[in-house]
Amino acid sequence: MELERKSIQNHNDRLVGHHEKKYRQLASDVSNINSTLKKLIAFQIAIPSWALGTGGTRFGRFSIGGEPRTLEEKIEDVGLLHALNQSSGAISLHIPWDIPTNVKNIRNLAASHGLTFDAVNSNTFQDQSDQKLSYKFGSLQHVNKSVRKQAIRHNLEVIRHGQALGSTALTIWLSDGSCFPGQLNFRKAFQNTLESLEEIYSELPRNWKIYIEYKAFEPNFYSMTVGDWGQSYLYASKLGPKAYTLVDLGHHLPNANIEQIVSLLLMERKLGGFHFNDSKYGDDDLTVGSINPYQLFLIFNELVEGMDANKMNHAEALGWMIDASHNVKEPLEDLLQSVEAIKIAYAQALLVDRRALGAAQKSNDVVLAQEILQQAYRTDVRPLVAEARLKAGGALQPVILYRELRVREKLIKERGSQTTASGL
Ligand code: PSV
Ligand code: MN
Repeated sequence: MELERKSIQNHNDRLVGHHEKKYRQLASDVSNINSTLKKLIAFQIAIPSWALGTGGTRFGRFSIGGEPRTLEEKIEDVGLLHALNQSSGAISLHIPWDIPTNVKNIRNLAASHGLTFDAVNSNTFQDQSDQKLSYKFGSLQHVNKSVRKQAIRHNLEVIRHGQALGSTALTIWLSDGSCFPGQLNFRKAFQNTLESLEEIYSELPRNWKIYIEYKAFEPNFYSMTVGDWGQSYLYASKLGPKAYTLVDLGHHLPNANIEQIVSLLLMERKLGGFHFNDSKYGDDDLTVGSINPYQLFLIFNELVEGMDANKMNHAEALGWMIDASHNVKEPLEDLLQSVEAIKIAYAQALLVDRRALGAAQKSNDVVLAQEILQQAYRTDVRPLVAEARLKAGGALQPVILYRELRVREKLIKERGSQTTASGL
């Protein structure tokens, strides 16, 4: 299903008077309003193909109906989001769930929705039905070389699919690790993994990057072979300049100082990409900004500071993606909320008075430093984010319009109430 431009226009016409009043008031307080708006418009967040259906836990899954059944339908769903918010201009595919049958048609379909292909993701955390050897005891780390070879071949195949679609990055998340002490020789597991990654790295196309994603626990509960940013950084450094660490917000142990991790990785020019979500306990995969929006702001504060220090283009230098799951919310509404939360945190970080903060830090004025950060954090930047969306051709209130247009009802009518999207 496609949204008619007219419906966005009508919606905006209805709300624009009220919006302008609020925006004008905020804009008068922002010194670099035009460049801030430009940055906000340029900032796009990729949507993972596996987050468009209802998520589940190992206890159950409650389907919402109208879920995308094919890659084409997944692209259409991301197209819907992008039409509404003009900020979700890319889709990230997971192979083998999303192998295109007709590459040309898929490329054309994505382009017709204004979408590009973000990083492609390999999957060696599950066994596929046509697979010879099992990943039960790991993939790139496996004690058996034939299993490692199979996992390497899979990653090379993922690169080929990505190349055909115009992707320029491969994300590797490994579930490899161990569940019990003694199960694994840590050093050998690391070395096997490194060797396997080296083979993949050597086949990486010239303009490609490889992102090494880490995760503290699950599905292995004693050790993970890429368990934290230190291990990921070690692999990325040993591999070479095209290898980077990918930070998934949910993949840390409780209370980890993620903003500090981000700052140091940027300093070393080894931060490659981001998976946004929120959590209270572990890898909860909740809506971005729903639990701890201040942490999200602090992370963006370091991102902006670090990217500016490196003269990096905020929108293009790193891979930005949501990686969440929707067990109780309508998936597309949840994604709209996540994108909005990301843009709000980014806008707030852009408002931080960096010169004043630098001076406060230099004079150890702890109180003033906190005031400066919280001045930005406590600014209601929603009219600013809405103005950027309006200028880009999106809807002033994406979730409201999505509901008014009864999109889910229409999707259920079109696709049926019993559909299940491939993925987790
Ligand atoms: C693992 O928890 C993860 O965050 C990785 O990014 C995977 O690729 C993704 O979820 C989907 O399985
Ligand atoms: Mn992730």
